[in-house]
Amino acid sequence: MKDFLWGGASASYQCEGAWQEDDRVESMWDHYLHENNLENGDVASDHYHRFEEDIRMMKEGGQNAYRLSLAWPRIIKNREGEINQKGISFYRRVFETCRKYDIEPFVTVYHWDLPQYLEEKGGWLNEETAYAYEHYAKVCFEAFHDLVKEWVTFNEPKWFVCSGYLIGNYPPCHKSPQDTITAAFNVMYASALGVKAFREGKYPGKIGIVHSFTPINGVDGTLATKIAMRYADNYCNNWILDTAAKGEIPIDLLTTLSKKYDLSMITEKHLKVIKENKVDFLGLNYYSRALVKPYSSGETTLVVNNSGKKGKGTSKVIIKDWFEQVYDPNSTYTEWDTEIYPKGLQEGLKEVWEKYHLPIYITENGVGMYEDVTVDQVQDDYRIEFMNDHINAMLNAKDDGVDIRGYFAWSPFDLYSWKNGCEKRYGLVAIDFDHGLVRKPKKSYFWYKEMIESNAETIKRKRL
Ligand code: BGP
Repeated sequence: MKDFLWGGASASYQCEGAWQEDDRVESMWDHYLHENNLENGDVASDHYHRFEEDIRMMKEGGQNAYRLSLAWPRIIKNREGEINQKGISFYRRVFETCRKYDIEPFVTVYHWDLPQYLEEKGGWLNEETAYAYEHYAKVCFEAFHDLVKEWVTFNEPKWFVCSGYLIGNYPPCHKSPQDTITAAFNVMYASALGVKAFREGKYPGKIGIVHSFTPINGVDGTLATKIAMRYADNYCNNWILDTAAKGEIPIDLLTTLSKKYDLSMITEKHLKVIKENKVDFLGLNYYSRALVKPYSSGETTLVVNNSGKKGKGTSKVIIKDWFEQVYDPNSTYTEWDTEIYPKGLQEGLKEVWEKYHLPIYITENGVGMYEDVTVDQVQDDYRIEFMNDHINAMLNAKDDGVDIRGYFAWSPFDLYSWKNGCEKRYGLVAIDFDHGLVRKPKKSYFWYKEMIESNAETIKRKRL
């Protein structure tokens, strides 16, 4: 496991706080959460002021890498593209701290915090946002290339595009298949423009994309189920991975969509940029798989459980004429209806490797729980079991020849979990948001340290 990255992952909006400091402008998330009076990330983990402590704790916890994202609203002031030097110096201090502690920074350019000034001009529905992203990405490469070698264009296009434009539970809260297609295309085009800027600038290091990976299983082996699985795979995975890794949007997906929707924004010029600017590696965030059966009846239904109460906001996915997601009554689910299924990671990694033959990082993996953090130490044995079983799954895939280069726990410390607020906790370090944001390592923090220091020898291994 020489040179393997063992780290933790966070995102700017979810941990930094300091939302108005050093001339940071409003993001679409600030705007939406304030307007609707919802729990927000104004303070979050206050990482903006406490990053040194957080990075030091990662180092003391045996970790050698930190995946984090840059906040566009801290770096680019306005639609004219003016640079905020205070934002640049903040991130330079963060990366210098990483270097001081021998922590490899693994940097996501965009993790969902679009400046509100761009949202007001149509956000991801407007192709201009892709060019604004290209400018922003160039500014980042130029400003940080001496300190950062591992870059990611986007975090989870599937998740923020479908949540924002189809399901409607994330800003800008649209529920329109046409808008979803337009936004999805503009994001994948922007990602390719980011890769292009990186190559043209001849910056050192590598650039990839991070995907919310959902391996697909079918309920049986019939042809109808296999067709449903292909639809589900196109919806969940292929439009990101094929486009970023092969430079090709799946043709059967385009054919199906073209029968009902306007695809005229996809021109030869765009396809050329996508084809010529493929990524160097894939980052996979793994939380769960999808078990699917053929579509039977009913309208498209997409319900996400943001309630944290099993059976209340019970998740449901039906895409009319395509597929239906089903729940396995014998499996285990969290309070947010996420199935715990490590085998999906083992099998999924092999599939992705066979399809793309690119190096892979597990860029997020973790379990969200309610926890009492007023105790001296959170006894999160469930998280230890979860991480053990998923790292075991990853090692099995590695043994089978998959080129896996790193694993990042989501998250190194507690942070704000979007629509779920701060009480859905993922951290290895507890943060008491109500009492001075004090940091206290959980039991899992020490388990992770020992596991890394043993070179993963302490993982309880089994084939899945
Ligand atoms: C991923 C995102 C993260 C993070 C994580 C957990 O989709 O990249 O930003 O939040 O999932 O999800 P949630 O916070 O919704 O439970």
